[in-house]
Amino acid sequence: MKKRPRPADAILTLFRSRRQRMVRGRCGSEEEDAVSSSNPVAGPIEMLRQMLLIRAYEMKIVELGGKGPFPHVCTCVGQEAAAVGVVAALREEDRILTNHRSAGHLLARGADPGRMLAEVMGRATGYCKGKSGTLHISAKELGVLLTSTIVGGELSLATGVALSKSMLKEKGIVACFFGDGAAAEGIFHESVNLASVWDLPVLYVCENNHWQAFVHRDETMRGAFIAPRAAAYGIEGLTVDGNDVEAVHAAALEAARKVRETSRPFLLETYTYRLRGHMEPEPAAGADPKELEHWLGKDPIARMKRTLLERGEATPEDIAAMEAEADAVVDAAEAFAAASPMPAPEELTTEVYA
Ligand SMILES: Cc1ncc(C[n+]2csc(CCOP(=O)(O)OP(=O)(O)O)c2C)c(N)n1
Repeated sequence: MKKRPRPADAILTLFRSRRQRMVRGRCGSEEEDAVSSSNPVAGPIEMLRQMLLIRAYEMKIVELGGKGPFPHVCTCVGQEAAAVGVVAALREEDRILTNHRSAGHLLARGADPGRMLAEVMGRATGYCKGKSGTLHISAKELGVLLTSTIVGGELSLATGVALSKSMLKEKGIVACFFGDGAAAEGIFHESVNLASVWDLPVLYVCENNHWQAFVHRDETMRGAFIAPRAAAYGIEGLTVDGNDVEAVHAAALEAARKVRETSRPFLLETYTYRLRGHMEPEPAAGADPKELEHWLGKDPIARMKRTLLERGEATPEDIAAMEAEADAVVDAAEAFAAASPMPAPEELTTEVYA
């Protein structure tokens, strides 16, 4: 009998516990330990590890997308710091709603890359039993309620989830990830306005990546930033360097604290750049080569590696080992997904709502 590949989460667990010791040993501050009680992944080394995993996963998608086992997928290459920094500031009781560039949010929340790839390949072992396909993965067990491909769809639903939390007096806040394109839609204004009027605990996170599908933000917006729009709704807003994972994390911790304490929404903008094209298979076609080069120089992963080396918190060998482990996790994920069965035909209409 053929040996079944090991589920990626088994390898991931091993990977995590090893990295965990590294986090504690070298850079565990009191604040990190406080966060660790609800989210054990907030140290700088661990944040780099997560970004490496996300990059390895997305590059696997790029590779597989080119070979054609599934239709288009949107990657978050270049935006890893935004995902990791914010998700590390969340607690177990918090909920996440996101958009079509969701792999980083899911992986940062602890999703198993094997089940994610299985979902992308339409397999029964995927997070949604293969029914969500490439663009709609949600994982209720991780509190990731929605990946929306209706641009801005997550904004109104996040506001609704926060309303429900507030009415039921449940603990926790709602984090809602969306792009600058969504912030140009009417639903952004309606959602933020209502959340402000009704005092709802939503952390709106705009990943301003300069692109709206195939259109550059300069062609659709006056002004480069989204956060100043918060003032129009009487809430706080802040723009942070979205390629500096520690800056994002610090800003998100503070923003989430305010949302928890006041039950008021907050608009956090991570200023970043989409380093690949809108959808795979497609490189960053259409991007101004100079602009792309400028942002490649600000790659959040290369930057965090430099920071850790400069501060003496990691050696080149540590980093090389982390990269090799991320690749191994993703290779195991691919093997698990590829060996997984397709859903049974009688599953077609179960758990589907129209
Ligand atoms: C309501 C709606 N309008 C248009 C589209 C087509 N579309 C898909 S992604 C996208 C761009 C979204 O840009 P942004 O919100 O900035 O997110 P990004 O892709 O940059 O992460 C568009 C227009 C859609 N899916 N839904």
